[in-house]
Amino acid sequence: MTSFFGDIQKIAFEGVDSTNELAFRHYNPDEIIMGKPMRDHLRFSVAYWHSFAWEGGDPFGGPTFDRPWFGDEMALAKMKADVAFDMFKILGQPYFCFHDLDVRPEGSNYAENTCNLEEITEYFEGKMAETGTKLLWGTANMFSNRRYMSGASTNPDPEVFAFAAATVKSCMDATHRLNGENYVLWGGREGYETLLNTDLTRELDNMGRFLSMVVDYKHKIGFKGQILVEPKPQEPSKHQYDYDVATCHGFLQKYGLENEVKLNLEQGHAILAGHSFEHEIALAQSLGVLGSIDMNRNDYQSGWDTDQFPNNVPEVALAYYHILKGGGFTSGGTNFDAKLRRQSLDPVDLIASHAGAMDICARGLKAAAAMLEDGGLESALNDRYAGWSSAQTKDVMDGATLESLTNWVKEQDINPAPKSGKQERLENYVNRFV
Ligand code: XUL
Ligand code: CO
Repeated sequence: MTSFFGDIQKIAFEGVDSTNELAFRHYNPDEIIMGKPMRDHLRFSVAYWHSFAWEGGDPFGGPTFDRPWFGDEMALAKMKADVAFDMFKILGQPYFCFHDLDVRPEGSNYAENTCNLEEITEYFEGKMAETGTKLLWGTANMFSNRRYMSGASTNPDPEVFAFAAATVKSCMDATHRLNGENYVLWGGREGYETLLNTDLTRELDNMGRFLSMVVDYKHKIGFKGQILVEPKPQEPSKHQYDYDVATCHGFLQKYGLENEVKLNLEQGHAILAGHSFEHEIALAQSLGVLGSIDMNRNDYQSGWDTDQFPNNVPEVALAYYHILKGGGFTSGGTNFDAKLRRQSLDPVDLIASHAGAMDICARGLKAAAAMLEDGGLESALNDRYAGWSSAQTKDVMDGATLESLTNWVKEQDINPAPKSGKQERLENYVNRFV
């Protein structure tokens, strides 16, 4: 262990009555929920970038954090890794994830970047073997460097497209070597600032071409992980092509990738798109593209992507309700793509924020499982659509036309009676569990 976290011990489950700030009250990794341990349902992951690479700046002020590993040298990158894996040991979450830029020093060209990434990948291999922490996903940062200011795969300059392709290749190689369970593409600047200078059709076609190359390369190297795209409607671009679940699904279908690529859904991005998180999860489930989640909320007033740790049990419970209802995660998990507020300077803030988030998610998961086991929402849903299950309806609807239904309405003098949607009663029901 390094000295960064002082004498903070591994966080333990102490039960709901514990008043210990650094203890789990709900996250009991071995507790069996709907037939499997909580740990395997939630599959928690820590995002390297927010906790170890982000310096606390905002548009009005520079860094607020003062970490001993800040700087662009290999020795500092390794110190950062040492502290990161210390935190993973303290939290005991099974996974982490990273962008290339979070973990390696920035080189002066592609060859140096790749060489640096390979050195850190080897270092991670040792750390992962020592701690048992696994890689949920790897990804490439193709939005911070100024070469990407007009996009990566959607850049008007084919040289940037090629540089981005080479960068993704190196990040997929690193992810594969570390047995990553997914590979994520968030379209950081895949969008536009103004349509006045944007060839929309060309950019979308290039994005489709790029993603097809990613899928081809995955098969070529035998990477068994799932390729995931992460929707977000805007920020940093004014408009981003991966706007939301519905847009991404349409895009995947257009380029014939709907059976190869799934989605990584982030609560904050759902909010920016004007949706609830459960809307995005339920829609992805229904379209067969739910992959993984980034469980970090936005401030509802600011309208920015504030990447805050989750702290709202009812919201989290409904998210897990839809995840469990669809059978739970396979390769995906619960990644905290969340950062401290820039005034939360202390090392203990990093631990408390993650531990609290894990506890909130465990509470939400337990509530979701209890609702599913009780079956109240399911039976209300079955009642509401019961008409579609009757033998008579099936006969009438089989091969129905406007004329056949008109005849049926006339012959049977069909005169439907409106029925209550019971929304308040269902909301009251949910409140019994959360
Ligand atoms: C940005 C965001 C990213 C992706 C990975 O809003 O969510 O951190 O999760 O690139
Ligand atoms: Co994210």
